[in-house]
Amino acid sequence: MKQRIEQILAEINELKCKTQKEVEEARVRLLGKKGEVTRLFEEFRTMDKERKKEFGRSLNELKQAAQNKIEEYKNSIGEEANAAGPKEDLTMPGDAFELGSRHPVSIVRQEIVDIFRKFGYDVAEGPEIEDDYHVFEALNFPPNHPARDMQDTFFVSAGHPNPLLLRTHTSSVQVRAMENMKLPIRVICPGRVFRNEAISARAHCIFHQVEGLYIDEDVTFADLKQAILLFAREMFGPETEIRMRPSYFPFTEPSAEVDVSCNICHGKGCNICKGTGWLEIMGCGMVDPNVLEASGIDSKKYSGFAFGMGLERIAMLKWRVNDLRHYFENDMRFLKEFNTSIEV
Ligand code: 2U9
Repeated sequence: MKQRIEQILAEINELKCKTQKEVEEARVRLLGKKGEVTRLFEEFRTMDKERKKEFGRSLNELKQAAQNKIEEYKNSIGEEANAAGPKEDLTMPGDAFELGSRHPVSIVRQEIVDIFRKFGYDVAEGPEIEDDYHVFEALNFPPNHPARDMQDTFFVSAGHPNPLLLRTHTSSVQVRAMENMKLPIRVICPGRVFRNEAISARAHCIFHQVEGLYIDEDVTFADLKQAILLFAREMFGPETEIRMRPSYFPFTEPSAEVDVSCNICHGKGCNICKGTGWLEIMGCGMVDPNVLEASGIDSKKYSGFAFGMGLERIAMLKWRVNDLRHYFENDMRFLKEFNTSIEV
């Protein structure tokens, strides 16, 4: 036994390993289930007390020496590999990653807001969950108006004298502006609105608007016409013409729908303007005196105009998108069409 212990000890002292594979082989050879050291321990178990006393200590030292050597090689071979540097070539260019791009509705909103900012309008925002007063009552909607119906409006809390609901237009933001801002008021209100509509190529239950309001002394319909014409020329090009058709809204009197000349066929008629030469882009009108008075503005001294447009519709005209649902599905193939950012 003594001789074999010395032999194995010598073997351990001379052990040389270059790879982790060699270290593992040495571990199995010495300390594995059928390894040389393990076998000596099995023999040790069958010895009488006297012999156990004689070899116990040197056997334990042998096992410790084998374990230390193996451990030493395991660690040092790893260190050498690390010292030689990582296998990857760090001078290679990294994987390109795509930057996100702006959504077409955001692009159009920014363009519109920038134009009105240049005209001196402030931007105002307000809550998407509103109360009946700011969405309907203060805007001269009669109590039984169909927009107040569950079929048209999403109610958050019904059965209350002033129920909470998802705003159906951003006009509520202008009502709050009239309540809180000093006159004269010139605001532009971009925002998301909600209507209880079946989703189709031409309608969605969520969409975006930009509305505007100007209140001062002596504001006339001529001012409204000029503001809309200047906006249309900034937005659609300097050759653009506008026309107004009489309309009706509870909050404006008189009211009008605004068309711009079709900048695709230049008035000749094409399938975008359906042969008419005109494209409808917004509604507008002079603020009804009842609306001014509801917010505490003297309608004898002050007058104003307001307008509103749907952003998805403007974006559809600008990029000739024929289905509104594209704007809400976040299909990357669609969104990438508007990618103006630079790929790194
Ligand atoms: C106040 C007073 C008046 C806002 C206006 C329109 C006309 C209009 C539609 C365009 C397409 C809504 O998105 S759409 O469906 N809007 O035609 N909006 S005047 O009038 C106001 C707003 C606030 C205090």
